[in-house]
Amino acid sequence: MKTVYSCFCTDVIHDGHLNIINEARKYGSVILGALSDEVLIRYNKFPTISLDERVRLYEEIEGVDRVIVQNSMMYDDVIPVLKPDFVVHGDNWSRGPESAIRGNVIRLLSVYGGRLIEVPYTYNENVKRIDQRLKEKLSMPEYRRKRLRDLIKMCPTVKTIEAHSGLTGLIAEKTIVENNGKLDQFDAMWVSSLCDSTDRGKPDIELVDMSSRLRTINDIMEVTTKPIILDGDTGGLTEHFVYNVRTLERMGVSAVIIEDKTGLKKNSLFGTEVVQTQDSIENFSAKITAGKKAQLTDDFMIIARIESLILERGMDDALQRARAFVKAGADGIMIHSRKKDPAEIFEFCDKFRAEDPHTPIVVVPTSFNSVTEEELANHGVNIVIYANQLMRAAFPAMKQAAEMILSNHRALEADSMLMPFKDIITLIDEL
Ligand code: SPV
Ligand code: MG
Repeated sequence: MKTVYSCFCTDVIHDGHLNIINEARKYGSVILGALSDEVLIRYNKFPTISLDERVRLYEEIEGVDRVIVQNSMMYDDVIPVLKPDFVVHGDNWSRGPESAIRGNVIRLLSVYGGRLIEVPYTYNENVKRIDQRLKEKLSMPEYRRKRLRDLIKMCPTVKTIEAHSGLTGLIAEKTIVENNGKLDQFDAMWVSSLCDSTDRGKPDIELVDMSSRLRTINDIMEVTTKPIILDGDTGGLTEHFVYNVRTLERMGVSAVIIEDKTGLKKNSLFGTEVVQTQDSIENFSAKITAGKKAQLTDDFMIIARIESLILERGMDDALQRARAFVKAGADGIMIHSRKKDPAEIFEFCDKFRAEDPHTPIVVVPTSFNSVTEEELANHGVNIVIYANQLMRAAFPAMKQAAEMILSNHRALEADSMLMPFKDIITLIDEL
């Protein structure tokens, strides 16, 4: 009996999957792969049921003889071991980043003369409805909110990119690249106070009020499913913070990061060039504890951001604060730095990790941007936030287009640097 291998990355079986299995069984005994959770999230197919449940679901499909778990996106762990006579896959992977996986399968099969069978991809009303329903489920508050905690457990680093509008949210949601035979994408979104303010032409001094920030979050949530981390500035008055925790939690935000500053907040990247006052350990700890008491679910996270290195108060102060804030109930620590060299971030992380192996660490490598996610993970960092790069990419491009139109009294010269609108709107889902 010949063997046929196929691999699914789905929580729901639809006509398209049944069609693949029906084709596959014509060629021999069918072994079906279930992608592990860690691999699924790199596809933005965040699991809504467990791996065990997926295996059981696949085992129940008529025509499937055996189900195995595939632990990598490429088929290197499976094809050389199983040596199936055939691999069956939908034909929708020949373009875009997924074509790297196709190339990998073809190479592995060619080693021993296996064959790839491609089945026309089924996209009918039923499949569309199921896709839509899965997406809806992921965007609901109860799913979205807990996804950050799940990601921290599953990923070496939760890659987080700034979003300040529906459109930047869509970029965070949908950008996917193939790099060295691996697909990659962002895991979460950061709603930055700096970018949310700048997008409104306002300074980053807690001037944009919470109602406006909530509107930005809502715009992003309307069109995305990935978890959201809110830059909550200082958290404001404790008496207000507790209400905001409830609101954010109900909306499905996963975490708020509040910084240990008080009075008129200025952006950290100004450091000691402007007057900035750090809050006392007692006050800030009380704010964290009050926030934790106010929240209703176990999903939501309050992360304490420590400004001691920004304000040049020293490593010991930063570590003392980290200890106190964790004791006050913080679900994570964000340590910030303005230095180009990541040495002080590494030192903080190593010392904190030696005392506390589990509390998640968050960093924002804007100044120390030569550091890689892998290096940060090796020092115990769990969440890496690219806090302002999308806004900084858009601004010079918009300014240059405006200058070109003014200089030439027409738009023709600017056209070569502009994306056709029909390409931009491919990002936008139609119902
Ligand atoms: C933000 O993005 O608004 C931040 C990070 O708070 S930073 O600008 O580096 O202070
Ligand atoms: Mg900020």
